[in-house]
Amino acid sequence: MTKTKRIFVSNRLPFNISTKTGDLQRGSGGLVSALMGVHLDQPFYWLGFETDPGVAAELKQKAQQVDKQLRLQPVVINKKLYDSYYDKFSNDVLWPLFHYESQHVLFRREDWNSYVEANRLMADEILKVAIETDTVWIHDFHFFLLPAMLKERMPKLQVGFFLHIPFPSSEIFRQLPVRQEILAGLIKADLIGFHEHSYLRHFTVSLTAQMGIDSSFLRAQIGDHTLNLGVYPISIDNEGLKEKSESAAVTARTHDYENEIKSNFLVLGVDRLDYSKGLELKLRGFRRMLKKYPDVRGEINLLQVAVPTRTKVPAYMRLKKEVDQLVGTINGEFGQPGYVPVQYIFNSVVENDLLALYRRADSILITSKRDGMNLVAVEYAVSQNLENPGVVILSEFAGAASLLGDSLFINPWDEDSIADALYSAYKMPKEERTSRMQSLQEILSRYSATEWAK
Ligand code: ADQ
Repeated sequence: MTKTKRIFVSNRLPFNISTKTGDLQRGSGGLVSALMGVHLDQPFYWLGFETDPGVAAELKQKAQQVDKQLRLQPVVINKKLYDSYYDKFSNDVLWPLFHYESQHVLFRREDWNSYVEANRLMADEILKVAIETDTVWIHDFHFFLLPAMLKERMPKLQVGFFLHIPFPSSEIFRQLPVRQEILAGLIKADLIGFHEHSYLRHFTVSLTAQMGIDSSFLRAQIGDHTLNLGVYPISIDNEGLKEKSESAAVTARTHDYENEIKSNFLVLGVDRLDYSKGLELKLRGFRRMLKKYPDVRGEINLLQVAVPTRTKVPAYMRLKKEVDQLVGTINGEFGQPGYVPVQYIFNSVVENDLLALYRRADSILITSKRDGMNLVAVEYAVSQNLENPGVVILSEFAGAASLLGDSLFINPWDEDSIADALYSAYKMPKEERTSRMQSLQEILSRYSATEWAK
């Protein structure tokens, strides 16, 4: 008897080939962090696009070095089609619109056509490996049309879809010229998962407004097709991360940072340099704190790690310039000999260094304007040492806010809200820090990436 297979689908595969060593190297980003934390005890296939046929062949061959259950299936796509489907339609239309940043949306009909074509290409490749008893798990907004394309040709295939970004309010969603086509593609799934209740609610309102389909909160009956809906906040490999953060290598690195980073209260920021993450709001809030609470000058520092992303796109270049300028302004205004308030790294950091920074920092500051979930908040909480834990300061606009109830919440649009939260974190007695962190860790220990995947 043929075994039921699990087939994951995401835009890119979770690995690439290092140009330096030629070895398999893990990709970055929240989706990879979560999915690589899922432990499965049976073979699973993973399909994703690759523009270089040589790399595709190597990826396929080297995959089982990492995980013997993993069957990587790179789908070769031509560069021009990929740029139009991914850089243009996915990143210049869907990403900004779903993050309430309509001013960045650039809709062009030819990019939409590429999006349809890329979805069709992926559907063809899935159907080459799938049989009717298999389960396909589709990830994210790059593949809204795949459920219908798969079900049309293989009706009994089980199709799940998980959205990693917010589903916006129906009033925002209706701005999308292809709003009905997107919904028509999606509703053929057997199950659609969201990080947060409000995203699911927004989706069902759009379903009624755009398609005339009524639904209960968790189900819609569309002819003879049942669409199940659910809220499943994503998590990470908590135990694995905890173990790594307590390892000798990370402990040694943490000691290095304790000696190298002179600060009585170190606030850490770790974000991709994307407009949804609110980096400029973070810096304004930090500046407000230095103005409003003079006693923190010389005491509190911000270390911001910003991962370069889409560096050639004008909106991202403008954001980088604004962030560079704000860092300069704050340091110029409040710096003293021996005290540089903001340290800013425009680069990625390796995992051990990231964990050591989490351990060294007295607080993490997340100021997303919109964020599907935000795994940095989760990783920071999981990696804390309960003997002297830090404080999570979290935007109420991140999906993680629903899960991490013992954080200090801020409205990132309100500079005073950031300033006051930072000051409270600085003043917070150890007992309160410990009890808040204990409760965060307890919630997270009950919710691993594997549970999420199940
Ligand atoms: P992202 O927008 O990528 O993910 P996030 O959830 O914060 O955002 O995950 C970022 C990941 O990248 C984390 O695992 C972090 O460790 C890693 N990372 C960040 N900065 C780094 C650095 N400087 N160096 C190395 N690694 C770094 C999308 C959605 C999120 C959602 C995830 C998962 O936008 O809202 O939480 O998918 O669903």
